[in-house]
Amino acid sequence: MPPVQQPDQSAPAQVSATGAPFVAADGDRDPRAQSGDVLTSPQGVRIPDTDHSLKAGRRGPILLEDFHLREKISHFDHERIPERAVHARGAGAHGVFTSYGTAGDLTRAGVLAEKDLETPVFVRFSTVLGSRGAADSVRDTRGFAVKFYTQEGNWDLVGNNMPVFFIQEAIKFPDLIHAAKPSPDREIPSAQSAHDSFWDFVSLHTEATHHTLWNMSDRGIPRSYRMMEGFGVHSFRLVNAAGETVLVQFKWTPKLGVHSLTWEEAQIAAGVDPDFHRRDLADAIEAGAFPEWELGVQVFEDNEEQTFQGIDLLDSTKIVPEELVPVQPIGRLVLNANPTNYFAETEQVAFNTAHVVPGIEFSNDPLLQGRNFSYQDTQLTRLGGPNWTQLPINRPQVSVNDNHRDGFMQQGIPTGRTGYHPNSIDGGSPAPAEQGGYTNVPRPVSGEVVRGVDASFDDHFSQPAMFYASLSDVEKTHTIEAYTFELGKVYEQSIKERVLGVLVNIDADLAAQVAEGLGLPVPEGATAEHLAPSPALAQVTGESFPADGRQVGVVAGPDADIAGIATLRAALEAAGAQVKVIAPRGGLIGTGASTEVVERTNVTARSIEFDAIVVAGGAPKDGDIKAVVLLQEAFRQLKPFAAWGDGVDVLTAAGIDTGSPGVLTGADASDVAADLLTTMGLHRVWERADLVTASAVPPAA
Ligand code: HDD
Repeated sequence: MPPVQQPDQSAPAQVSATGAPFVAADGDRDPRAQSGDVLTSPQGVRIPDTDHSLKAGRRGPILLEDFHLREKISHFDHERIPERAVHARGAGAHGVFTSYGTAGDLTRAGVLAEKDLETPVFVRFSTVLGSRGAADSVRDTRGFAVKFYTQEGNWDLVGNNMPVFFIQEAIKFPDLIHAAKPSPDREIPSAQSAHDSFWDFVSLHTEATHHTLWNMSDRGIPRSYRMMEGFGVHSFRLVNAAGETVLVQFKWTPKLGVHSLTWEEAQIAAGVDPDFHRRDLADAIEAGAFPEWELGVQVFEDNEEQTFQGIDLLDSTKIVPEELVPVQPIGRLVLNANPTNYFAETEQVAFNTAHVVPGIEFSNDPLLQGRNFSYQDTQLTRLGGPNWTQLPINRPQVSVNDNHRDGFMQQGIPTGRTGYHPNSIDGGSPAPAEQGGYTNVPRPVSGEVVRGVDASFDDHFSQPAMFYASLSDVEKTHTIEAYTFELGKVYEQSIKERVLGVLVNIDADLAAQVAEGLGLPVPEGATAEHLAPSPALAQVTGESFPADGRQVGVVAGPDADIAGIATLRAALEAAGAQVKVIAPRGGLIGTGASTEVVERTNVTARSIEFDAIVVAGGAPKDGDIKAVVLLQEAFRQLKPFAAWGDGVDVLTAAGIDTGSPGVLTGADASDVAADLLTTMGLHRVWERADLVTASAVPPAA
């Protein structure tokens, strides 16, 4: 007889005294799930064979008593949970927020006030409209949701990459989303706003004009989650230790600058690499190019009017230009770890705008007030009951004793005999906090019961007009092309005409060019009066940014200058960029100790993956059409190019004028490496834009 196997005698999992997630000796976040090296049933019974079911004879029927078969299949049958109604597709990362301490006089919230205090965070980026399996690169708003596990409980800052929202009141959210999501009859289009009902809604509901314009600008197609700004959108109230209050608006500024895809890249990526953004985020973190943002606040007096120079601070369709109220830096966010398990962390993380800590309160923004109801409510269905706050990713990293009891999937085992307050049986525990508790600063509330908002909410056009006027010329061209594309997909003529009637308020030239592209009459009207342009709103400014995590594709062949590639790699990687060799076939190129691994072939490489293209000396001149397509696409997408030696001839053979701006050539790799980094810092070679932008819109007559 074989010996009886002994059970695993390793120490049982410990509950952290602070309530922090369980951490096993081997680093598992929660040793109660998937621990140990031996396959077991959910009951911990060791399973020696998971490939065959229990049968009455080798050719006989399956027996009902096969509990392993039933448990395995039944659990699989229940693996899916409802996806988020909006923001279903996302990618997350762990990180650390470090406070500069500069907000110490604004708020008593330690997470923002205490200098050098480090707070763990989990961030989830997302698209809004697409379902879980949709493409990353579609034109859409991006979610930027941050859960701070502070020493005073969890704080969720649930923002977007745009500072304004489509609607002023939460009560309209179902209408907005029903209009923007795919049509109810055919469920087309997936993950896009280029359809009748979206444009029907936003043209009938003109407060959506500002946010829609941000979506049509390059902000709607970010290059990377790492290269997006983030905004809390609403005004929040901060309260300091003396009980004094201010209103603030939060902004995340990326270290790598704000950059976008071209529309062509976005479309190619949706087919070639639907996971474009989540891959970029995970790869960058894995490579040690940790994404980084600075958190800042615009600070406003918390006066009775709650306006700044006529801009209503309770209207989420409005911004206050940074030139009028500068963003004051208060802390730094670094994302330094990928999730271990997508479902347990990125899918099960649940944000709620109502999760705030002492020192952070709400304004009366009717959009925020309504959100404070919606998020808790939605998690009840999505995560199956009220105990979703106990899931490891949602659990605060401080003690929790909330007197809540029972409910689906209760994870805790409450001790004691009471679940009520006050009690004498358990010695009065838990007792109300005597210090450091969440108290609201007293503030007067008065008014008549009405359904309505102030007249200032009626101004729907002055701010979009300011935004458009602030864009660089190349961004304006892209915006015109975006409207022309989206409206070109709309069937109803009357909707297109109505949108043109809206556009003329943003900018008469924008309306005229889009009308021209659609073959419709130019609408009458004039650009709305607006504040002076805000340079901070433009993306293409000539400012240069670090190359962290930027991808450089090196086209090479079997006879390539391997030493040159090594020189280039060393220079680029020292600056944080990543180099991938592209060759006709996979494997290694070079000989002996001097070789390079081919990471992409002409079959697997596509222009969208790379921020810059280099052709190495000794490159193949076989004119492989796929390599030619790669080079031509990348050139059209305004990417920096470099080539050395006879690599220059490969560019010429592909029809690329090596005298064009942003095409660097030299005798060897060291001639081009430094200049390539400088050119990459500008994101694209904008001087080339006029040469290669295939405008969807013929110039207005
Ligand atoms: Fe929302 C998810 C951002 C208005 C109702 N929202 C959600 C997420 C983000 C935002 C980033 C995804 C969070 C995650 O990654 O899990 N939402 C915003 C912003 C808004 C906004 C910046 C306006 C300033 N949202 C808004 C309104 C309502 C909602 C007005 C409802 C009245 N949002 C939801 C929701 C979601 C959500 C249905 C879906 C899944 C979830 O909450 O957890 O409750």
